[in-house]
Amino acid sequence: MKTQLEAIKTQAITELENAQNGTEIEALRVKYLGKKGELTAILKQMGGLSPEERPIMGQLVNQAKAELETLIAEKTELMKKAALEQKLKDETIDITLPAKEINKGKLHPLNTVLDDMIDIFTSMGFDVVDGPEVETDHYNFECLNVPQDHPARDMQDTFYLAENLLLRTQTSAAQIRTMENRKPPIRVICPGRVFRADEVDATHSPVFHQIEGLVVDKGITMCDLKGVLEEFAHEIYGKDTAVKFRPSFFPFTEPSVEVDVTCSECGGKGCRVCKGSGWIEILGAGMVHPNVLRSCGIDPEEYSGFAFGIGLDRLTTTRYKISDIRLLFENDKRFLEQF
Ligand code: 2NM
Repeated sequence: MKTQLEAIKTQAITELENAQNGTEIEALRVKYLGKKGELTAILKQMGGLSPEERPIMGQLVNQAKAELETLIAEKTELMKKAALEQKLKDETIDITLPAKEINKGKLHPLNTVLDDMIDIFTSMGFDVVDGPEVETDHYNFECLNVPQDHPARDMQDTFYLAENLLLRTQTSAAQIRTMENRKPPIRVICPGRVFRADEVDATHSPVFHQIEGLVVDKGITMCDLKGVLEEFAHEIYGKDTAVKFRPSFFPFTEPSVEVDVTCSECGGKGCRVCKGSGWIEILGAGMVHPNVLRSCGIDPEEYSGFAFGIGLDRLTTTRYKISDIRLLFENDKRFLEQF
């Protein structure tokens, strides 16, 4: 029986040495140490031994079992280590390879132009403020000296949400709030979306973008208005661009002007873009009407101011020679990727 045990042990060790993987090792464990394994079988034969031999043989078998268990554990550990090393070797990353380019996305052309405008005005000392897109009749019209019967109040031009609630038709409401909340000197610009019930075509959209500006202080004159707006036009269109101030009318300013610049398409000779005039209109402006100042609690005898409104969409379409304003709102990636 002892020789039989030795033979099984030697056999087991040889087979273990030749085992190639975890599955083979497990098979060996079952073959020798399992319930129906060869070493277990020997233990079962011990009934035939004398009482003196039994404990000795039992001890030997148990020793052999323990030895084999240790060997199996060691071998298993070794194979795991080898497998890990192989895996690390196979998965080595070549960090010298050039990286795949990440698609970073781009600014919408409206945002690029807006950022430029914000830079220009903040460098002249303006703060940026904003306000809600849903406004009351009071802030959108009343405070701006737009009388009850003014055509701009017409349902055709304004999206009304309720009796006194509407989508703002200009960003001035934010400036009215600024005048209510701050003491002069005030220098703010207010960029944002505005809404008018316009028919959609290549140059009109019911949603568009404005930047309105406001300056209020003691002794502000038309000269300040001209200086700031000329500086703005030169920053946007270049120092060689001529700037022209034409008399106009807005209910919230008196006097009011519209500002034209040399047509950048033809240089002033006259073309399709400027309809032969050589000029492009870029903004409206004026000296803030005393009624507007008064409605915000500012004494027009003590303070004066100027305000202006610039359409961002047209500035963007002319800068990038975009033929149709609707392209700015469709979010077609093929269009947006070009900027
Ligand atoms: C324009 C033209 C002229 C304007 C007026 C005001 C306010 F709030 F001060 F009264 N904000 N913006 C204004 C003046 C806007 O847009 C073409």
